Amino acid sequence: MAAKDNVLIIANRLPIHRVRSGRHARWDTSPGGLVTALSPILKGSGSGWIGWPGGTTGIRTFKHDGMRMIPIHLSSSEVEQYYHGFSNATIWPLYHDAIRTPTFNRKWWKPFVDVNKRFAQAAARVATPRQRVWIHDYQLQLVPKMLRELRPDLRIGFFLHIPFPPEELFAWLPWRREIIEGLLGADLIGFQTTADARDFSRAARLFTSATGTDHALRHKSRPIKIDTFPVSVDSHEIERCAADPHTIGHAQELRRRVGASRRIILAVDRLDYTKGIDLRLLAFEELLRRGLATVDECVMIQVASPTRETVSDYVEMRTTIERIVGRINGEYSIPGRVAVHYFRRSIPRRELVAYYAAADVMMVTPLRDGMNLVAKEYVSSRLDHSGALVLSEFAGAAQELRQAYLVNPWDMDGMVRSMDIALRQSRKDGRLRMGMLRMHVRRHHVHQWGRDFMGAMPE
Ligand code: GDG
Repeated sequence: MAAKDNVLIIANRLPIHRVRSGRHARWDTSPGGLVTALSPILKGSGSGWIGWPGGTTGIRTFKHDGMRMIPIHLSSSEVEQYYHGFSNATIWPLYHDAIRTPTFNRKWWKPFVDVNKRFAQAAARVATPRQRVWIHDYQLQLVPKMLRELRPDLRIGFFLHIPFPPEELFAWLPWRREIIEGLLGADLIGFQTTADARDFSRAARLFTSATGTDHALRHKSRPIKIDTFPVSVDSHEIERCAADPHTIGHAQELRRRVGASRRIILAVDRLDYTKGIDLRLLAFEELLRRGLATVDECVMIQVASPTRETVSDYVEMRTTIERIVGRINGEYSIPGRVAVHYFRRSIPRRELVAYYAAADVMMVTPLRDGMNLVAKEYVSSRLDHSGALVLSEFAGAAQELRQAYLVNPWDMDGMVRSMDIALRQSRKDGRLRMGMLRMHVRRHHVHQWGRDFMGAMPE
C-alpha cells in the first residue's frame, strides 16, 4: 500500500505501547501477530490507526512513525468485561475450537457493545468522505454495522486474524446473530483460510437472513464479499536482518553458549493455551526419555512472551508449563548442559531473528491458530536453506507451508517422531524442503497481503 491509499485502521490495540525506563517514557512497537502484519505496510503512509493504548489513562491523538494514532479510552471495568471477559474468555476460546470452555457471562455483553460503539463513533468522526476503513479482529466484530449506520459513505473491510469456528461450535454463542449481523455491515470480510470463510458464510446463512454463496452474501439488499487472505510477514525485512553481521554474530554467540555441537530446537509463542507449549515440552521430554536424543546432542529453547496474565486459564497454563520445564531439567540436565532454556519474556525483534538463525529445528505446534507468523518468520530467516520446520496441521500456515513436517500436536507419538525426523533429516532433503518453503513466503509476503485485501475492497 502506498501513501495515496490512506486507509483508516481500527484495531483493539494501537501498534505501540508505553515503555518506562527511570524517569523517561517512550512508545515502543508491541509484540503480537496483528502489529507484525500491519506495521510494515503502514509505516510512513500517513494513515490513521484507532486503538486502545493499554491502561486506563486518557491520551490525545498523536503522531508516531508517520502514522496518526487515535487512542480509545477504556475504563478499568471495561478492560475487565470487554477485553479480558467477552473478547478473551468468551470469543477467543470459542473461536479456537473451544479448547478451553468459553464463559458466557451476560454482564459482559453490554460493555462489549459499548466499547465497539466507541470505536465506531471515533472512526465516524475522523474518517474522510468515502475513505476506506479496515477493521481488525475478534474484539471489534460489531464495528462494521455500527460504522455503516453512522457513515454509509465509507468503504468498510473487516479481517479476522483468528479462526472462525465451525457452525456447531459457533451455535453455542448466545449473541451469535448480533455478532454475524455486526460483521455483515462490512463490504468485504476476509479470513485466513478457505475453511474459515466457508464456516462464516454457512453461519451467516443459518443464523441471519443472509443469502448467497460461500464467497458472495446478500444481507438487507447489500452485497458482501467473503474471501481468503492468508496473512504473512515482511520476508525482505527479515532476510535483511538475518544477513546483518550483528545478527550473524549474535546467532553464533548463542550457539556457542548452549554448546556449539548441540542442535537447537526452538519454539517462540505468546504464552497462550492455544499454542500447545505444554504438549510440545512433553514431546521433548519423551524424546529424551526414549533415548532418541540426549542433552549432549540437543537443547530446547522456549521463548514465551507474557500475555493476558490476569485471565485464569493463562495463569494455569503458565504454572503447568513451568512445572514441566522444571521436571525435564531436574531429570535430564547435566552441568553445562541444560535440557530446556525457558524465557518468559518478550525479546527484542533483532534478537529473535538471531534465535531463528541459530535454530536447527523450529517447533510451531499450536492446537489451533488463525495463521501463525512465527512459522513464516523462521522460514524467511533461513538464508542458507538449512533448518527444519515442524508445523501443526491446525495452524492456518499449514494450508500453505506443505513442505514443513506437518504434525497433529495431540498425537504424542507423531510429535516425537516428527521432532526426531527433523533432527535427523538429510542435508539434501532439508535444503529442498526449506527452498520451497522460502519461495512460497517470499512470493506471498505481507505487502502483497495488504494489497490483495485493499484491492478486493469496493472502489
Ligand atoms: C494473531 C493470530 C495470526 C512473539 N514473541 C515475541 C515476538 N513475537 C511476535 C512473533 C510474531 C508475533 O509476535 C506472533 O504472531 P503469531 O501469528 O504467531 O500469533 P498471535 O499473536 O496469536 O497473532 C495468529 C496473527 O494474529 C496475524 O494475523 O497469525 O494466528 O492468533 O510476529 O515474532 N516478538 C518479539 N519478541 C518476542 O518475544 N519481538
